[in-house]
Amino acid sequence: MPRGLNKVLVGAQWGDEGKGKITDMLAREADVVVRYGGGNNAGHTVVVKDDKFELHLIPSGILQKNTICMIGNGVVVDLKVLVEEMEMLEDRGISLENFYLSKTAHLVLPYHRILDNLEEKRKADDKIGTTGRGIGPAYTDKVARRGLRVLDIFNESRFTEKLKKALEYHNAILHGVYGEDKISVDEIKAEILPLADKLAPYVTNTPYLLEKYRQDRKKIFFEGAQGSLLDIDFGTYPFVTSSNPGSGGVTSGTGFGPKYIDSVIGVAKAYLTRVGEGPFPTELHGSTGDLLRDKGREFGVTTGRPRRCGWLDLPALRYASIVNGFTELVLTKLDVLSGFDKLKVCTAYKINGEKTKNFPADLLDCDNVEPVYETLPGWNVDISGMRDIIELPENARCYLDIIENEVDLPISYISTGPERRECIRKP
Ligand code: 2SA
Ligand code: GDP
Ligand code: MG
Repeated sequence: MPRGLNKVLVGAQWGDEGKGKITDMLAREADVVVRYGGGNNAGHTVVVKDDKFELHLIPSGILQKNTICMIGNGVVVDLKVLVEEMEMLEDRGISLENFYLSKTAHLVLPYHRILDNLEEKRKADDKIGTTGRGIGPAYTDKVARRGLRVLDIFNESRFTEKLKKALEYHNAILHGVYGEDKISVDEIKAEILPLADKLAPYVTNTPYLLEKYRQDRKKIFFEGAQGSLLDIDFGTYPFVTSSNPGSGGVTSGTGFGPKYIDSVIGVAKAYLTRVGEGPFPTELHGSTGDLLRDKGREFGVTTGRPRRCGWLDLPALRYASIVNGFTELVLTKLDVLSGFDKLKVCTAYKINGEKTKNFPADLLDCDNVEPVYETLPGWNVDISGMRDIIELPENARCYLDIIENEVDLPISYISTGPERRECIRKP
């Protein structure tokens, strides 16, 4: 089979790397774009000319005419949010003709959201800093085998039966542990079942559809949400999300065999951000961090929370490359670094006095993690919107070199602004 037909795009850090823009850019070449994990805890911003779209569930490929978009079984779906998003797109003239939703994707139901927030409150200082969208409790129900799935909404008696069982369990917690009012089967039914008619035309058995597209030699693009360091297995556990945003999530989240994946693209920001709690060795607490946040407009799309900012962490990026099998890197927001006199990049850690280039299996288990920095000269030219590598100042090119060398990966694109065309293709 020729190389390059089927690609996976994964956030290489703690999310918000600019995956939405890169997907939108690369999905132009794709025939099919598939979401494989996460839920509406993701937030992708795509700017098309003067229009700004914020998408949480539907793949951003939907903005490309003729691109087929699919939500795979690995995604947890809040149907109300999905229908709102569908209506927003239709109102703005975007067709949903090519949109498909997996029959077996699990539902995020109202009690998941409530439980997510109660659990965070209970944990107080130990909270994860979740997006409060019910993602963790929905995946918990899936693994505990009491989840409801998309196909259940088309069979009222089965929906009712499963919901009764799930609520028996959750009401015991809601009422017994938290002293909250119990939730009735009828109120959930009244909220969810009326959505069935709107959704019916889009729901299908997605693995077969994907297989058909694969056999038709369509180019399939798997769009990651969140980021590799938030992966339940490879991230900074327990400060992670409850899914596998990494490339491993593609096969279980869509039913697409690993042997058909040709490339895995890691998207990394030229510096580093994180929302929510959890370890962040290169975090900047003073004015430099504030400057990065202001210049990079680092506020969450989903919750509006200010993002924590820090210098680029190359051991973490190399780790992400290893656990995802990246074949190339896309670097975003290099323009935000223009104007800094000096830039730092972390090339190793000192852990209890010992230098290592490896990301620890558990950062929280290490008492003393100190980033080892290389300081590089910055550039004063504003590189916003640049589209040719020759335009980049020498110091910006040196910044790219150190990344490629330390991570041992080629950078294929450098993004220099939020818009689609603000991008350099690196030869
Ligand atoms: P959850 O809600 O259970 O998935 O939260 C668990 C952790 O995962 C982090 N997380 C995220 N981090 C960055 N971006 C995310 N999505 C939104 C966006 C963020 C926002 O794309 O803009 O608006 O705040 C995302 N989703 C989950 C979360 O912060 C917890 O650390
Ligand atoms: P995602 O979750 O990975 O898709 O990222 P978000 O959309 O949450 O956050 C990335 C933000 O940076 C969005 O507001 C994008 O419009 C913006 N953005 C993406 N690429 C660039 C870039 O190269 N430069 C600048 N200045 N902004 C960018
Ligand atoms: Mg985001």
